[in-house]
Amino acid sequence: VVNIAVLASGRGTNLQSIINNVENGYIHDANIKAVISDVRDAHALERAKKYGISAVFIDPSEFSDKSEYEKELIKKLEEFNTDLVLLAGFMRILGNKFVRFYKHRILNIHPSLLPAFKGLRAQKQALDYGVKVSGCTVHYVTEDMDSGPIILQECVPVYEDDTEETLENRILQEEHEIYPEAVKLWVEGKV
Ligand code: 3YE
Repeated sequence: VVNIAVLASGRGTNLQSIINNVENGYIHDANIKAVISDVRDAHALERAKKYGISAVFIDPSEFSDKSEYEKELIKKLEEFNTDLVLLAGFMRILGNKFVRFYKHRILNIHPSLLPAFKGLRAQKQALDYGVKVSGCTVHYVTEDMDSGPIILQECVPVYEDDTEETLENRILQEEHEIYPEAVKLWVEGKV
């Protein structure tokens, strides 16, 4: 059985899609052991509690630097015997030590067709650039942000009258499909 921990900073809609797909058996032989957030009032923590999943807030302001924060993060993750770490709207760049500790065991989802539009507000970047197709990418987390090996991608059209929000929502629908699919593949040892 694979023990999953999810790191989230926000609403947790991708967390919800993972939860749903564990509950309905699409992802089997896996448990979501914990949701850990760097944001005290992240809605992702509320979602976790609703399903009896441990919800943990680790306050970055209590640590002197990134490395100390990540030591605590690893300590917590190890308490839950974490095998697989999923970033789901987690808004921090993970340092080398963390990435090495969970080598090949951290996945992230990003709202663009990587390697295009890395970093923040990828949907706005896509609109500003004028691309006619965008999408989302599930990838392994490596030291360089949004640059690790790609596991799955899905594309969506970009329309003339799209706003950041309409494009974000169209991409999000696909995120909710491919993230559980990628997790299933990983859990089954097929990535
Ligand atoms: N970390 C590594 N590799 C990756 N994190 C994410 C993907 C990914 C990753 O592929 N190593 C905001 C952008 C973060 C930012 O720059 N945050 C700063 C400051 C945080 C703060 O003080 O609030 C930071 O140093 O983390 C997930 C997406 C991360 C986007």
